[in-house]
Amino acid sequence: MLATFSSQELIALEQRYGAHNYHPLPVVLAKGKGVYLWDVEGRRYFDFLSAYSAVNQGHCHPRIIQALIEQAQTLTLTSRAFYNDKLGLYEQFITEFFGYDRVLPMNTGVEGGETAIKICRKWGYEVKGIPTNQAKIIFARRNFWGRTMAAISSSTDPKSFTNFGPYMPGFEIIPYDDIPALAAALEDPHVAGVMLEPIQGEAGVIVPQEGYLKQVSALCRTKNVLFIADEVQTGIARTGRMLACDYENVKPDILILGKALSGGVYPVSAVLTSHEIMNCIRPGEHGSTYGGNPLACAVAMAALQVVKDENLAENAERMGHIFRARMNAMIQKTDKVTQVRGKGLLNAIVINDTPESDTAWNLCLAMKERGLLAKPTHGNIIRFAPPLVITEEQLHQCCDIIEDAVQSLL
Ligand code: IF1
Repeated sequence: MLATFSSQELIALEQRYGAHNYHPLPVVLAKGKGVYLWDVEGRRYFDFLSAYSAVNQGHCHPRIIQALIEQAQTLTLTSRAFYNDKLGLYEQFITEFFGYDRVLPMNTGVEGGETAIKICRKWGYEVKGIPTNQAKIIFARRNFWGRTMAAISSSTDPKSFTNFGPYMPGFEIIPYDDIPALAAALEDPHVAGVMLEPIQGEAGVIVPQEGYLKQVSALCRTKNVLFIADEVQTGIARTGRMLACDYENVKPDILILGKALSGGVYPVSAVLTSHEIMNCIRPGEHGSTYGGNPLACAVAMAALQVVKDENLAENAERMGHIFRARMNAMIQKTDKVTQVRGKGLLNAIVINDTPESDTAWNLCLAMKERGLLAKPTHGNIIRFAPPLVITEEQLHQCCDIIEDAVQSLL
């Protein structure tokens, strides 16, 4: 019989032996299936975070797990020093799935961002003709695309960048959802690219005005600048379309995917673009040990096929409307929650308290006690992002839990 440890014992082990780079909700999870998670003591929860939108297909989706098991028993990693029998098939699959010419496979979302920036800079010098080492890339305030030195060099969150300097040069930051600010920034002929989240996730599910993405894309085209869309969190059906950019029929020059690209089963990210842009990268100029490994390819093909076969984008859109209607009805009955916002099943509520208050945290504890797991993004904002396989009945159960917790706490 395997030794079993209590939640407290397992938390204590992390306290003693792990880096304290997180402040998790006090729950220790041991099992996941669909929309549900179970803790060490066997209590069941609705997962309303989905590992930050990496588990869109639901925990341990049988088709994705089956693909993992079969490939894991056959061939897991060859490195790119040699070919393997899955990468070409995956490259064709994913480029046709999203309508691009070529893909550069990586592992984590932030590696996808780093890769997109390198490709963009290379294109800037070798195609656009920007003087060497003068390329600029534009980011939006409150962006979040990871924890690497480049990612934090573009961050406006002191918690992300303080005491990690010196920072990567050539990054310029403008307000999000502000076309005049972007137009002004693009007057600089050295700008190679603009990298944006179609909806800002970590910033608190900031949905830009209708038409913003279309105007960004049009401005970039007139100024010969690449529009890089970071769909690591908003992609793969999360917002009610396969890509959030689809709402405005905008096709980014460079598309970054991650998280749910593997359904939460294995780190897989991807950068997709055109022949002309991708061919700026030549042999030996970029890569990674695990990038494009056969296990990642098999898992990602299964994960994407599940999204299509189970109509997860349509379900996300339909459930999202129901969720926001329920939350708006709740907001009518309390002055403690001021707003619900989002698209599809990427939503957030704003608590009527200061960002420094622990109200949102306490509300998450109250929801945990009632069987629903969620976590604040910034201070007084709580993100709600369940797996896209959630049914209407389960969604109403979760809204009941949220309402009861709001009533009990606030
Ligand atoms: C953590 C946040 C979310 C992302 C977007 C790239 C990446 C992320 C839009 C990098 C990653 C993760 C990171 C994770 C928590 C989570 C997160 F709270 F940190 F900000 F989702 F909002 N682009 N987001 O959201 O992908 O390298 O992590 O695979 O750092 O704890 P990654």
